[in-house]
Amino acid sequence: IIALDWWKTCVLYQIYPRSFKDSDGDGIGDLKGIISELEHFVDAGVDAIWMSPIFTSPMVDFGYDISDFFDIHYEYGTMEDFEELLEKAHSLGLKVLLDFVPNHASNESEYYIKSEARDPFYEDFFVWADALPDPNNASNRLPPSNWVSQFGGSAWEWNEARQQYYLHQFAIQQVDFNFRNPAVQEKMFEIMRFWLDKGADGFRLDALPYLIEANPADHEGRYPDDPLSGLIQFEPHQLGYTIPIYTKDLIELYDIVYEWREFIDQYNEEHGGDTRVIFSEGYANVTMTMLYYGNEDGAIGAHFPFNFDFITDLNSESNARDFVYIILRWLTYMPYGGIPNWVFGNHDNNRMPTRFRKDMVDGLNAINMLLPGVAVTYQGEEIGMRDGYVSWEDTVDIEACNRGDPDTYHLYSRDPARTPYHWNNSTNAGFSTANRTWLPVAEDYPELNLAKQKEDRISHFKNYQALTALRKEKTLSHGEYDIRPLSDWTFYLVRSLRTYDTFVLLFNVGDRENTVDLNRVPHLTLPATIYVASIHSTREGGHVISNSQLTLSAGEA
Ligand code: TEU
Repeated sequence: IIALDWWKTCVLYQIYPRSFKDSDGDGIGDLKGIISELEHFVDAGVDAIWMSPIFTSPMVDFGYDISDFFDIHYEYGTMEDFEELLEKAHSLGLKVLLDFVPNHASNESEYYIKSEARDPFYEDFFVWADALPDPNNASNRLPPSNWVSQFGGSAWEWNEARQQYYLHQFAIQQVDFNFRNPAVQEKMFEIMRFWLDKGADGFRLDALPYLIEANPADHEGRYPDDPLSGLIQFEPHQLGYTIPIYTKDLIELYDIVYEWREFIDQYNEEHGGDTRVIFSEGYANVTMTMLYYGNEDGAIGAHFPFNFDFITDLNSESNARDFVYIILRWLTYMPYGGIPNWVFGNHDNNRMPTRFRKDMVDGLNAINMLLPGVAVTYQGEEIGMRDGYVSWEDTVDIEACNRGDPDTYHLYSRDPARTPYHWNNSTNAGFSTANRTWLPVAEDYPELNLAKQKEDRISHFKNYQALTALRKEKTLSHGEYDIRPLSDWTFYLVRSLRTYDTFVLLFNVGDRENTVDLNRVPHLTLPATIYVASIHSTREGGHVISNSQLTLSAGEA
């Protein structure tokens, strides 16, 4: 059995650089901080890291508003720091992926400033459009369409200098590139090549569903209004109740992704070495999501699109049948030969133990690691970090600030999933020596931190290590899978490969104890040895099960 290419079976860890490790005491994480903790990934059994954006940015959306795509943000460090990070990571056998944000640029970027000034090369770099006349008031102007921003309000912003509106599907300061202009795609290649030449192993591609919008040429010369949502009572022209059919998931966007794949394949061919990859980000229905892998005409896209189904379709109420159904849905819709991946959290969503239950952490990390394909971990999941509390006064996420007020901000805020990493029980959880960190450190750190979990005999981290180590088994990298409910609240996942060892995951996702009949689990012969069990389990590694009736406590795996 030959080993698969690295990216097909890797454990991929998302670093949120602002909250990982602060080396200079300004309360903000940085590259030197990451460099000082690279051993953590080796220790945890992680193979590859991807970092949320580290490029020059006014930080309106914490790096997703890039003003210089070719430089490192000063709070995070310098280009030399980045080069050192790459070199040290590579010497430890770690791959390093960057976050690539092709949908928009900061309004402080050179491109935008030149576009605003109608510099001929940059004039059409962004989506500019004339105002519509207001039929009821000749001295008033209206935006080109009723499109709304993901962060609230109109997606069109008036620009005095150009006397036109520009499109921004996120913050006003995040100006949407015009991908109908081939020069924009050329610029994207230039940016990618720059970072690949430095030695980056690939990219996470941000916000792809928004890359391209309806073309006025197809709609009598104007931007068509999105239909109003029939689900909500609305006032005519009221913003926020539209269905984004002209701004999201447009079929033309996939061709852009397929071109990126061609570009990266060609780069790989020309430069040799380990495969550089692209992983795409986008929330869409399963059919549209699968098109990022490629299409049936033979076009190839991302190495994989991130699978957000555990985030969008499952929660603490989900039963075993929901889990099995959602897992099989991805595997069923995925094109032949595709590599699956499993994501439990990221910097945009509540943390895994908060969306599910605290008692499910080990079981969820276990499914992540035992399913075929790539296991993705968001910073902190290896120790079971939960959402931090962030008061309205401390709230900095633009989405919460724009859409929320003191009573509602928590419904929108992404800050709770972004609070600093818990290294140990010292000040600021060992994240920073600052008096004030950019987001408050969550209050549970004295009890929930990496140092403690390394010392405890049984811990989330030790389970995580055992699971990542287990992935070296041929059964897990190459084996078949069989997954089925045993009852409303329990299910099994069997991984088997001919004469190699068989691995069975049993998971009680319910909030009370449930008994399973092991005779119903194919390939399982008793006695069987427990490899790893949830930290609150009455059984632990090495324990032998010989009785076919097995009672699992709430959340136990
Ligand atoms: O998110 C893209 C995205 O699909 C958003 O709808 C996201 O789910 C939403 O903001 C969550 O509330 C990416 C990044 O992950 C996010 O942090 C950025 O704010 C966004 O792109 C714009 O770059």
